[in-house]
Amino acid sequence: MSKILVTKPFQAPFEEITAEMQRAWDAQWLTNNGPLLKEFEAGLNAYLGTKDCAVVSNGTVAIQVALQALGIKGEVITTPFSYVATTSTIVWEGCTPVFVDIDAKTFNIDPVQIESAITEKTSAILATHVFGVPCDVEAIERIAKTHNLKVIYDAAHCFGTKINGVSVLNYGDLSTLSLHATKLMHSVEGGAIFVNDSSSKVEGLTEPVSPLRYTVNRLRNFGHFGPEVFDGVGINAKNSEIHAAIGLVNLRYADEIMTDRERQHERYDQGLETLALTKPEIAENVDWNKSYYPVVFKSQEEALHVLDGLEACRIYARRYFYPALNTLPYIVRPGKTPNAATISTSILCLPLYFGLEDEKITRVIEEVVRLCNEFRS
Ligand code: T4K
Repeated sequence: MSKILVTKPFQAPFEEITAEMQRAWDAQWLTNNGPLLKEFEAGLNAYLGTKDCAVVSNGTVAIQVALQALGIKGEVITTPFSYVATTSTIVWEGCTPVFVDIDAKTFNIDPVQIESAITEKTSAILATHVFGVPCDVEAIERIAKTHNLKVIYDAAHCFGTKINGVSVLNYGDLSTLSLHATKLMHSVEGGAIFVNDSSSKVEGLTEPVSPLRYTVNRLRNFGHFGPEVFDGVGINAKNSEIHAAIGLVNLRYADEIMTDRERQHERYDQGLETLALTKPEIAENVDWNKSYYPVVFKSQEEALHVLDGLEACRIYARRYFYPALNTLPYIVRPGKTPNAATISTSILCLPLYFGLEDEKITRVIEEVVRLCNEFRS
């Protein structure tokens, strides 16, 4: 019986990849904000309907640069239900994560709980649109305005998700995307920072950029302002022309990748209906990219029974996202987050990736149904 992994990277035809890489080779320009990277940024903006995207080396460093660019210090209100990078970046930047619970319907940070966690030390909200399902962005914006807080969205999973027809990446002061190989859209390793700064352009620069984009550019390139001048501390968060070449080719397949997710979700939805598992609720005004297939079981025991049983059949679901981030060993202020505790312990993401065959999805469905019924009987 063949293995079914939770995910596999999308692979465009190799000749297309090499043809695009050839351009970088011929130009002998391999990294440092080269022409392919700029094309990739423009391509992302054009496809997503975003204004200003800065490509960086991965989705983790994208959050770090975002925190630095907005001068975030002190306490950052955040979600306990996300990938570890959402929390580790806050700690890495010397800030304190303050966890508030998630909404049991969307699995995203509950805005009602944000307000009561604000103190005089709070400087930002860092929320994840988990599995590409948008947070309550309007409520979060209202709270941020009232309390003068910055908003960063960890939008790692959000390529293609829209609210009222507009990319979710257009929300927050900054939104960050992951372009890691296992993401719906990728450049092998990579990330992007979407800058939502409509203030006037910085004077004296060759390229017209907003003040916030200027800061992001400077931070991702060691703080360089020209070859000999350094405007503050920076880091190397650049991405290469080789990664950009792969990203550019993958972008050509974006529609196909998104449509294929529809097929797979439909099949899972139909096949698993009788089990009445909990799935994230999608608001009517949202076009969800369906980047994952998360299902919450009735209990942790049921989820683990299914996980182990699937593994015995060479089907590898994953506990995305377990453990809840406020239970990480380095967290000093875990707070109380009962919804996150329940969901993180009883959730599984089922296999989902471009080209996953119908027969394999049927095999996963049959095993999940069998194992669940076995556990419940
Ligand atoms: N914020 C959020 C909310 C995130 O989810 C992430 C990353 C980030 C921030 C940070 O973004 P990056 O810095 O990564 O750009 C993976 C990914 O490494 C990580 O990118 C991702 N989220 C996270 C949810 O998942 P693992 O440890 O689960 O992946 P791994 O390597 O075990 O692979 C999963 C499956 O895919 C395996 O069955 C093997 C298969 N696979 C994987 C790779 C890399 C392949 O078949 N081929 C491959 O090349 O973390």
